[in-house]
Amino acid sequence: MKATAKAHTNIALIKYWGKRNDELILPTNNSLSVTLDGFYTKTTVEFDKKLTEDKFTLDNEEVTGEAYKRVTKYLDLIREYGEIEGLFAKVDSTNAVPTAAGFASSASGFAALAAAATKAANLDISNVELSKLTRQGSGSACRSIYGGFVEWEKGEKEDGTDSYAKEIAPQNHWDLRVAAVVLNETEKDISSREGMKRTVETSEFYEGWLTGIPADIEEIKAGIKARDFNRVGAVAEANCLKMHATTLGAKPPFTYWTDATMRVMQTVQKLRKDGISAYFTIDAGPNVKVLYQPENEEVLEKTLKETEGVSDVILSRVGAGISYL
Ligand code: 2P0
Repeated sequence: MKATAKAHTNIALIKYWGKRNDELILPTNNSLSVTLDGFYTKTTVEFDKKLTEDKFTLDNEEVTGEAYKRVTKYLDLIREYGEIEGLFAKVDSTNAVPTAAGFASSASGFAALAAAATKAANLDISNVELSKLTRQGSGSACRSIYGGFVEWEKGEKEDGTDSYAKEIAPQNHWDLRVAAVVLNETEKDISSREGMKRTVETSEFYEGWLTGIPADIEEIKAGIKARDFNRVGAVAEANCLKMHATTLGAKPPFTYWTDATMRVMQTVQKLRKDGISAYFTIDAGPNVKVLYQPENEEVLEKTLKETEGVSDVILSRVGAGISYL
């Protein structure tokens, strides 16, 4: 009862921002992401009758505290699903997601954990079922089951059975590139979980956020289908700005941006004025991701690296879905 899985992280072009059910992790809006190669988590799960409790190592270090509890709680869900209650597991993960790059390692982390744990439990399940199970570890992780371009359908049902991700275009559909811009100062004091909760409960702008989603989803899907870079970039950047606007309407208000975040945003907008097409997106932290086309890689990397407050730029291509090793 042992299996190893690898999952890549993903970046949302239309953001998941808000839950309608905290326990089942059901979102208030559809989201759409691109899976990235280069950033991944590899996890081995072994269920073992000899164990009296779960063990969890991350990059060869034993994990305790909240992170350990989150993993054992998630294993409980898999044990219940696979009817193997009372059987504990050894979980060993390695992360090739530089935390400084501001990628949620929870996306690749929970996708790899769900895939390895279900395989180790000998559960023969579809990717749809796997996506639903993964969602209950971390919302954005349900999109990392697939490669390429992925939509997470929020679903309507109370029990979450219709809330899962699906591939809308495969990895080889389009050579879109993403630059992760790492900033010198990356303090993050409000987690995405806490930030989205506060926004849903208190932001005057939250309703406006929800109103715009169906049109944004429709627009980006048409753009991806046509491989229309400007169309995709424009709606992704606008959607990111709307998500971040909701935090300013929360009580108390907050923002994930720093001065360096804004300088990178201005760099990207200046590049566009100079005829280099690129667009930014930002998650629940100060780091910026920049969408670009292969022919502009050199100038883009150079210009971003020269921006004050930027410590590194990591380039990525479209990545693959879950794999078993
Ligand atoms: C996203 N984010 O779509 C959005 C955009 C952050 C901003 O998904 O509570 O770690 O585990 O479901 O998935 C980050 O939140 O939150 C996230 P939980 P998650 O990528």
